[in-house]
Amino acid sequence: MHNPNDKEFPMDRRMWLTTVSTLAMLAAAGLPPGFQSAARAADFAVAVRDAWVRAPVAGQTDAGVFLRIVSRDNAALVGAASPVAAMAKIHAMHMANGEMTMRAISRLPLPAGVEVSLEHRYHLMLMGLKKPLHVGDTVPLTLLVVDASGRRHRIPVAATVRPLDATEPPAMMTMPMR
Ligand SMILES: [Cu+2]
Repeated sequence: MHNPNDKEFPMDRRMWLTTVSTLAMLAAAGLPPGFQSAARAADFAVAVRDAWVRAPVAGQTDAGVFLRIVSRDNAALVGAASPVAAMAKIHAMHMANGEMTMRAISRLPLPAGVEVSLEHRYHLMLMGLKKPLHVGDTVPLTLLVVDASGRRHRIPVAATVRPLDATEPPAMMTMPMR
């Protein structure tokens, strides 16, 4: 995860404050504005926004998935799945011999109240796509989050396929799932 004070994400502090107030209202019916997906129970609340899939290079069977996620309480992202892919992995970028590479990790901590970016250093990777993905398609995903007491929660997310050269999440692209 990145530090909320990270200069790379100057908006984070404001978004974090917004997110905290949003999470405080999660008990209310419906989905808070700006959030695409949320899962909650009396003692569990996670919200996801700006989820999108980068359209793969023609002929490629892998595709990156990018999103932001916040948990009200300490938790961890431990997996993902999608019906359009044989498997989905949590990836982390790292430097090896002067080159940026990525590897699968089994657990990404979600510190309480901190919005964690899976848009650069961390991301999801769909592997073994079962069909071509086209720009504008909606890809269903399920995120697997484990809470501090070890219980697993499944969080449904709808990710929109964006062009291969897309690098930023679309402004205000939300897809309420009520
Ligand atoms: Cu990757």
